[in-house]
Amino acid sequence: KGDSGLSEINLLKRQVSTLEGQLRALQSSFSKYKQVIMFPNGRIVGEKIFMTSGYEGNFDSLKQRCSQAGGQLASPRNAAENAAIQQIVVLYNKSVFLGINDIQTEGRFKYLNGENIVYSNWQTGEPNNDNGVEDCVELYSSGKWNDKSCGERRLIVCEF
Ligand code: 289
Ligand code: CA
Repeated sequence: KGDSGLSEINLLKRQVSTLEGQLRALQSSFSKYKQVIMFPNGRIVGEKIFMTSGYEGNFDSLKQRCSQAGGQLASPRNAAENAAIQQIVVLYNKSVFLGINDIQTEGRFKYLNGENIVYSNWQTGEPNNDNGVEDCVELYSSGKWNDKSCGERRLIVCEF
């Protein structure tokens, strides 16, 4: 009885160590697949993934495409996220629209879920609501922000 208890423990130990090996193999192949999938249009910051498909359109169209794909328009909440989006802008040499606007109340910029923004990186002199028609936010290759008319066409970057 005592012996059979011991051999059962040894069997379980072997099974755990096999599973540990399989987990390590899965982790290493997962991290390789992530690298492949992120090349060259994606960036990972913490838990967030930023990705462009290269599509260009106005704000509503970009917003719809990101949401159809199960994500939302890139909405940087800190400098590291802003820098990741900037890298994509530099790669494509095209500005993007962020998931931020002041459509509801002039001068009060919010994320798409209605929350007031917690981070901003305005270019000096912005936002200026030029001609009274600039409710969306574009990110330049400098990483700085400008408020811009939502009807303009910009590169898509979604976050997932
Ligand atoms: O239509 C005006 C925009 O193209 C931009 O022109 C200048 O760069 C600045 O006045 C910006 O604020 C403005 O959004
Ligand atoms: Ca502006």
